[in-house]
Amino acid sequence: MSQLTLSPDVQRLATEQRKQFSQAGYLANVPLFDADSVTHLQQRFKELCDLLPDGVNISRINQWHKANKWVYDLCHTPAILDYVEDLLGSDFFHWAASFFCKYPGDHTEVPWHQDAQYWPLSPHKAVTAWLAIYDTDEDNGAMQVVRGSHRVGEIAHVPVNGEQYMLGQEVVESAIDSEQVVSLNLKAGQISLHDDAIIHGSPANTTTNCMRAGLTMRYSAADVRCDLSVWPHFESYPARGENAYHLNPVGKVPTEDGFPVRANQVSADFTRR
Ligand SMILES: O=C(O)CCC(=O)C(=O)O
Repeated sequence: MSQLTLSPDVQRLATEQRKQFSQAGYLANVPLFDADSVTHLQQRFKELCDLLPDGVNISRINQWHKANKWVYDLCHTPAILDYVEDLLGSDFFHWAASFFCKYPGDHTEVPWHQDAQYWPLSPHKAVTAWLAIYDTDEDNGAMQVVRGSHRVGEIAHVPVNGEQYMLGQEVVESAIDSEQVVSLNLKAGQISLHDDAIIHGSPANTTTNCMRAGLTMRYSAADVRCDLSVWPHFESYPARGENAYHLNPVGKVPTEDGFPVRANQVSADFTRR
């Protein structure tokens, strides 16, 4: 992590920010890395893309934190864990890392959804940190949220079909209050934080030359248990506190610059024989 340095603006979340998270379901433009780190972040991202065999789409695989030491360390950056601790409390674990990428003009989009509706985790107490590797805005397909929608409860989802969709379901259209839609325009090196029940998604990258890529890192409170009959690949990684991992299988920490080749791999897949 030596070439990533924290932004001088990093500090624990203020009461006001915690209140905003609880009321709105998200925080945007949260400082993480300084401007000088952005080149390194983008360089490492390109190197990770280059590791992948032909035909493997970086946005359709996950579990990078089980395969790759650099990604694992990034997900465990103390400043990120501090932010998450300010929202989830002192005992929590880390369990996911995946990239959401949109190349200029590739037409992919993320349909409106609630994470909690997709995940066999209970209770619903998860926070996602979304790290911008490139600047994001309305033109290159920044993530959007429906402010306050995490307080509505579980909303019906319907299947969507089509190569352009990065997920297979979306919330019914009537659930989207367009007045509350906010585009999370981030500077590279910043993160956003969102609640697992907020409705969010993202439109296509309509630019001709602006890459859009973010790393999602997900954390859950210590009392969250995964239904392994639905997600047998689920593994937790202790992040903060004494009790942050006893309810779920614990993953092996990667030691190498590995990479996933399909979705939902387990950490043993990446252990050197
Ligand atoms: O990057 C995106 O547009 C969507 C990411 C997402 O759905 C998530 O982080 O939960």
